[in-house]
Amino acid sequence: MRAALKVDPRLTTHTQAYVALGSNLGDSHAHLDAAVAALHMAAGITDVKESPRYLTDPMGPPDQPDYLNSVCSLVTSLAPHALLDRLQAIEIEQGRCRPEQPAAITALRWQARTLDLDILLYGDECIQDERLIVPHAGIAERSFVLQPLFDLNAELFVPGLGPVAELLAIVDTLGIRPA
Ligand code: A4P
Ligand code: MG
Repeated sequence: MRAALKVDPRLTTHTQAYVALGSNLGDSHAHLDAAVAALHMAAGITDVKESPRYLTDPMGPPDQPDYLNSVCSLVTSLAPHALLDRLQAIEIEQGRCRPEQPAAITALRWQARTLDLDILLYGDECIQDERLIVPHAGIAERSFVLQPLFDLNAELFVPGLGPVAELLAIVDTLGIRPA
């Protein structure tokens, strides 16, 4: 019989990360429920806590339903790109189609979707490569992520940008209301 592989927990890095959840197609509460459940079940992810949910005006094409948005805090031993892989797998498990080209250069950008999971923050790391930008590129302009981030941790600091409370104070929050 093979001996079970034991990983010394002291050798594993655990990072606090924040993930944005968004849905504006189908039963959005059910999509977010399923995403949160999948995060709880995922290997290498613990301490998942979801913020309150908000109904939000769509950013992008206006002829689409309002979004349901929230943010989850979590602790992860996954490296940033492995966390992105896990989030994209959860999106696909829930039936989201992903175009072959990056969204930014297709006509599908910011269209309605059953589930979108984005990494907002990964510890205090700043990452910029062809697959991943962290902190998320739109974080400072999006009340629908700043408000739930503030709900989870009012002391949070966004690397390179400043305290979440200060970012929230100067952004337009008219388009978001409790779900
Ligand atoms: N990518 C780069 N950085 C990240 C990151 N930090 N987290 C890359 C996740 N992905 C990241 O994403 C396209 C590519 O971005 C990925 O392949 C990944 O390598 P996608 O999820 O396939 O496409 P998308 O989400 O349609 O594109 P985009 O431009 O990332 O859109 P956003 O920024 O996610 O915005 N309005 C409201 N009210 N609420 C919303 O939640 N969301 C969007 C989508 C538009 N309007 C919205 C909302
Ligand atoms: Mg996305």
